Amino acid sequence: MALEKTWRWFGQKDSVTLSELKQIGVEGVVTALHSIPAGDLWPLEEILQVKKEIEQYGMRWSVVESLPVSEGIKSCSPERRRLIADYIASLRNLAEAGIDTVCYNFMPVLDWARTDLHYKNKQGGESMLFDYPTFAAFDLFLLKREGSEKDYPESIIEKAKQIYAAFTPAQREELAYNIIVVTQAFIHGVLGEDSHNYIERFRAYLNTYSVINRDKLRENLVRFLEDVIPVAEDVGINLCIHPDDPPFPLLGLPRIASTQEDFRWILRQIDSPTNGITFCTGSLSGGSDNDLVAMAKEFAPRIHFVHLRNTTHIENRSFFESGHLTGSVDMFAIVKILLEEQLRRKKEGRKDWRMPFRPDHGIRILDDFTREANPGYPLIGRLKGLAEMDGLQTGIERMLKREG
Ligand code: DNO
Repeated sequence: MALEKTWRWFGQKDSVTLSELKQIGVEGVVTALHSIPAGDLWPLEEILQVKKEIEQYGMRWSVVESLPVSEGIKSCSPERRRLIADYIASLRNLAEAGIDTVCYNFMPVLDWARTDLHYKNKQGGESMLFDYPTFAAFDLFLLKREGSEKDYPESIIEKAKQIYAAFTPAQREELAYNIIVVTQAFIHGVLGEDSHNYIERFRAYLNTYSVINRDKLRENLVRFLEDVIPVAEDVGINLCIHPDDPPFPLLGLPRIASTQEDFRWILRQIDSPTNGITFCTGSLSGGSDNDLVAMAKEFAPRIHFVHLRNTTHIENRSFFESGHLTGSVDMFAIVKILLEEQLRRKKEGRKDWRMPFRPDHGIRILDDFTREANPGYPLIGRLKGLAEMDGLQTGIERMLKREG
């Protein structure tokens, strides 16, 4: 049986084509209407068009990643009412097109953060690094965020000073540009592809949250869930929140989807199977205190979508993205829990037994150096991850069968 093999595809702009995905054995595609700005309605015709393209190759549109929750909903701005109405209308359109799983996140301003997009590993491949002191240098000396010095211990500030001093002006610019624009633009980042005056505009977004603490953000998430979950239930869509990446506070922004306790809290607020989780082993493992095996066990029935990848911790909250099977994640234990959950769903007759997974961020290797890709999304590196996760599942399934 195995978890449904899916792949993140960025639409016609993607350098990997749907026919190539078919060749590598992908069963389902994970995509979004990337040309529509966050917050705008997704028209049924455009959804149907993408769906048709995918189905022409004998695959299905397994998951929407993401139907973006715009800043106006996260911060509860005066525009919220319209934004929620559009979100609901988009959900209804997706359901009408037969799509059953929608991923979203509730991270303010920044969707994910890395400090080096070309981190060389010992074998000559390239992955991504989150270096905490370098991130602090960005916050303290490039953004010059008010009060930022209170957020870091003295030892990190000292390191940040040294890093910043050693950077050339071009390196400083690249750091800010990578964090604010490059890693965000292709996934509906707040500034979109418009990089004009980006530091100033980014600061303005951060400012919105000066009056929103963790409790307030939680309250805004609950309001969102109260509005959308009943609709999703009604139309048969499972919603799944993506964890914070990395799963600890950044830039003074509140974080509410980082730990086991956070997810327990979120699932409890609306105790419906529709209110679920995207289990992203890469994001969650960025927090060295997170026990991913315990989380997979506890949340299994509410996991609607799985991102499999790995991280290796350095120190001080720093980590790099390592191969899918190498790193801090006990991939065997987690995949086993997920496969057992799948068997249970089958037995119970649940219609969401497919449990789509995708190999998340891959390491750039071989021909990846000659093919355009968004940061984290090289073809060969992810294909290697897909093959590894496939092999692991074959082994575990054989083992489970033998155990009866
Ligand atoms: C980065 C991705 C995230 C993720 C969103 C989901 O590579 O994992 O951008 O898609 O946070 O809403």
